[in-house]
Amino acid sequence: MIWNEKIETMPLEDLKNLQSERLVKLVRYVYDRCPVYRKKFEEAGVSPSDIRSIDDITKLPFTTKLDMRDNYPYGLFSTPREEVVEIHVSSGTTGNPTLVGYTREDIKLWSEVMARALCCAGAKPDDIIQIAYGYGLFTGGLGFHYGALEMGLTIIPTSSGQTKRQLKIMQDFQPRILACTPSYCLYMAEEAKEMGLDPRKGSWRIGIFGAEPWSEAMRREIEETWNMTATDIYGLSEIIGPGVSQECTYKEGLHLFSDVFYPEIIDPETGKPVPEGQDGELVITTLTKQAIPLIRYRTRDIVSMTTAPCRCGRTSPRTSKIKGRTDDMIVVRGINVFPSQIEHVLLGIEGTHPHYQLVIDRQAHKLDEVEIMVEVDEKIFSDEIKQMRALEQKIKKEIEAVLSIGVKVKLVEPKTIQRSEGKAKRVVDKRVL
Ligand code: DLL
Repeated sequence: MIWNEKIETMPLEDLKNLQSERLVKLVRYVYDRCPVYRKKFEEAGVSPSDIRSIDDITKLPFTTKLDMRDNYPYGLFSTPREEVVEIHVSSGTTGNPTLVGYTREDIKLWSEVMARALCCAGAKPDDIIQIAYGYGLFTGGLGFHYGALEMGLTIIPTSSGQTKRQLKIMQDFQPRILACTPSYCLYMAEEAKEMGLDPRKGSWRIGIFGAEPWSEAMRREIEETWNMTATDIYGLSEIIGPGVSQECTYKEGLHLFSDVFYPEIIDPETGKPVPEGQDGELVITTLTKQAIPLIRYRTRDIVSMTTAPCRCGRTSPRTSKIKGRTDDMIVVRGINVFPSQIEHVLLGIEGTHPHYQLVIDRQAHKLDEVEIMVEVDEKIFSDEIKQMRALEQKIKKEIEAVLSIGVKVKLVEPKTIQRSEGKAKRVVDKRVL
């Protein structure tokens, strides 16, 4: 069942020794090869000889997205560009995109962690997988591809989009595993129903969903709709792509492959570690990467972490699902709002769907206004106005109770909110701040 049994079930003490050994080597490696790191270390007053074990990691400075953007495109490379065999670009919003590069060894590492992830989700070597994450500069498609190749699965590389064709392929080839964003998976279910197909009768049994936040309630909706087990995968381009952590079939947290990606959870304000089990920002050090190793990279993703043993036998620490981002947290009238809080409320209300969008606006000299557009069942739309108003009020009340701010709710017909074949857009911020 376990793909790299030795590493994945290693006693924590041995794991720590391995991490220490790797960190000492890494620090020397980047200091000698990457002028940007050498300068950062010098500014922080730390030299490679100060780092003797993994416990010394807090002496090292953080790396941020800004470091990557400022040194775009090749400044953070620790290997000559000629040794880089593949390049990807992270989905950024403003300014320079973030470029990431892989040596041949890095691709091997990516293949291994992705194979571990697939195995962790319950894949078996004789399975067929449909990879409906985008192939291209985004890391989703190719990351899954490498892992599935490594594990020996039969790959259907559909990439994202062309939904009707995806569904036809599913019917014809009967894949057991689906990999795509959770929002795209639900979109496919809508299309399937429109084509007269019953999603519950499909061949998919395991879903491996990630690249965007999704709640427990959305998991239940997907599992119910498609009659499958939906597991969560996490990763980010800067660290490797997908394959940083993955839920096992017990679905009690995501196993983080910490022999190669060393995690810390910090208070985003102070940069200090938070006690185990508390929410904080995930910071990762890539212990063995060659092209662009990252030291204490601030992911901006908020999670909690536990080192308690898991029933599956893996000893690597587990994180919670991603609870939000320090930067996509929206501050409205001084209150922190995460889109996931809204999703959670909606999925608990009969007749609504997890297709929603928050529109935030500010008229001159007025308070910020939040309007939440929510898709509801066709049936509700043809109901009397009175019933629609009642539902609107119910949603408004429940959301206001969770967020502690007043919001407007607008019910819209199914399929009004634009669908995404990749990451869903949950927030439209029209404020000029
Ligand atoms: O989204 C890599 C990936 C591809 C992960 C396919 C999983 C599956 P980026 O485009 O660089 O890389 O975006 C990384 O997406 O910092 C999180 O904020 C978010 N994210 C990724 N996975 C999850 C998840 C890929 N399972 C950013 N839950 C990360 C919540 C996620 N958010």
